[in-house]
Amino acid sequence: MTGLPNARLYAYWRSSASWRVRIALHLKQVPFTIVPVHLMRDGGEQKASANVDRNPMAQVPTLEWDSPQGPRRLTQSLAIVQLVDACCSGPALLPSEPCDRARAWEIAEVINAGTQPLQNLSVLHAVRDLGGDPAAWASAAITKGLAAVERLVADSSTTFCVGETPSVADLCLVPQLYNARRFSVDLSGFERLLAIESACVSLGAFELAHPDVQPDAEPAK
Ligand SMILES: N[C@@H](CCC(=O)N[C@@H](CS)C(=O)NCC(=O)O)C(=O)O
Repeated sequence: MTGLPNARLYAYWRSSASWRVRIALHLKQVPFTIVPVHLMRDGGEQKASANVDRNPMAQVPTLEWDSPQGPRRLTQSLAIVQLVDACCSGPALLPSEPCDRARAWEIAEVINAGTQPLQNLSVLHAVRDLGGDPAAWASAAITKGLAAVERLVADSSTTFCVGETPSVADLCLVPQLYNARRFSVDLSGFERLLAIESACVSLGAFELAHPDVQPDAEPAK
């Protein structure tokens, strides 16, 4: 398979998982259309049957594209990133050297599996419903995850998390740092991560993928 014809990304502007996919598509210069799914409106459009038919976890993102056999779709941001990397030309999103490649996945998974799910909207609602403090919960989870990533990159001096070009690790890191700021996480101890973030956001693909420039972006409250 080559390319992703007529790609449609079902996404929410401030969803970090959607953001990872947007960065990947922009780095590879894949044309795509955003189809907004509002995570708060009407109790959450992600829970409506139209979205659950696309995404059985009732989440975003979902990528859809056309193929000779008809429309195809894929959920889970890191699976989508892997597909984009494999079937679209442009810069590799995964290092070619096996240890570097595994390291990029390691960092991505600390965020994808060990951090973001704990501060996802539905989990924060559950914490609130159980009488907890969602903001404190999210802040603690993000602090733990970012501290782990900071340790994983502390001994290297590469421009990006792994090497001199952005990888899946950076695609996860930048949105997670944005979420950290939303939850007032103290980032003063994360110098390496902030330097890597600066390198990322100087790239056009990261600028184009930023939540504030998405078609469904909402003005700051
Ligand atoms: N592992 C999933 C995570 C997807 C996810 O957590 N999406 C969030 C937005 S970042 C969502 O749809 N949340 C809606 C909800 O929790 O109801 C992926 O990487 O695609």
